[in-house]
Amino acid sequence: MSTVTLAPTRSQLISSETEQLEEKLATLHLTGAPAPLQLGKSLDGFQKADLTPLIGTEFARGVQIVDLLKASNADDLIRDLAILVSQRGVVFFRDQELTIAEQKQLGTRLGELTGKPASSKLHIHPITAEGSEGGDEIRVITSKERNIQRATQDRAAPARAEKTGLSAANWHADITFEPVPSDYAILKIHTLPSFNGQVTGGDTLWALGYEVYDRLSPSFAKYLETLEAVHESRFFHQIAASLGRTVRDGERGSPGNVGPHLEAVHPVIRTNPVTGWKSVFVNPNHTKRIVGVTKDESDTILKYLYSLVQLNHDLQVRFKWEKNSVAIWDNRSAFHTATFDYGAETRTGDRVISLGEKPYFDPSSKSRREALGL
Ligand SMILES: O=C(O)CCC(=O)C(=O)O
Ligand SMILES: [Fe+2]
Repeated sequence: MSTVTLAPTRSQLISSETEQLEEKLATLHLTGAPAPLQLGKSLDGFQKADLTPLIGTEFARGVQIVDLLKASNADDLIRDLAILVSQRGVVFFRDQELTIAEQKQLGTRLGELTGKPASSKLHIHPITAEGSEGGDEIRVITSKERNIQRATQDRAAPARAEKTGLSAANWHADITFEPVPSDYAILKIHTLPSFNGQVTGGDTLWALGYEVYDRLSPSFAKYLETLEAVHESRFFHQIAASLGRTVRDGERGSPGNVGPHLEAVHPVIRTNPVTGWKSVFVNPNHTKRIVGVTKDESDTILKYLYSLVQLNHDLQVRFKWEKNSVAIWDNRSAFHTATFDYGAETRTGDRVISLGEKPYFDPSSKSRREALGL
């Protein structure tokens, strides 16, 4: 006799803390003011180039973000910058003089000018030390911490560590374990590794989530639009412990992001409120399970969606950092992965992550290709 495998219920897949939090979130207004925005002309006078047809735009050397922030038409410039980032997935600047305070200001303004909920501020990462240098909202991205993190993750999840040594397993969108995850992230790298006396190594890659959606057949896409997935990153408890800290369980930048359970349920297909376009929204680092199907079905669907991100290099861009390069990406519709090809050398930068809306799927929204008539 064959065994009947049933799909667990939603309640069986998530913690009681997550269920309670969801009830509270339903009473808050966390979707912002969704209305697709048109890219204006304020940035037309600045020299820039698209790095690939689909994803990534780089501003010419000499353009300073701080000048945009201080310009008399700053609202127009920063709003158009946000729209550009949301359309292109990621935007780059070279030789930036941006201070930490200005980086935070930019993080705040990108979302404010594009309709994010008023209660969404800058993210405080669960493993950022209290009273850390640069403030709670700065996450120092450093190869030193990463080495500890990797060892801890391997100990915490030996099964996963055994499963793959492939670099492509590290593709992700940031902090999707939060009920109110990120709209924009800004990373400035100031210390880079070198090899044979030259600065090289530690490139970062991004992939366009809208295009991942556009690679699905219409019927499979329609099916995925009905699904939710559980995202969970309790491995941060072990990492915090190995760094001599505990997880930050107060408000992490939004009344929706509280508690130690580090778990959220999000739609598998998400509408980006700024472009109005649909994107695939699951990732190997944080997504544990699709709701309403068996584990085997969930594993199979997730693996396929990840392969579309990882194996389609025509929807990716690879960026070579220099000292004080800045990348700004939209975490709702782009994935990214760092490259660890530099051994024991130090690579360090500062990252600001701002929080956007609670993810939603709008059935009347369009795919990117559909919206652009492609
Ligand atoms: O170090 C990098 O290039 C990216 C690290 C990362 O995933 C992030 O900053 O969100
Ligand atoms: Fe990241």
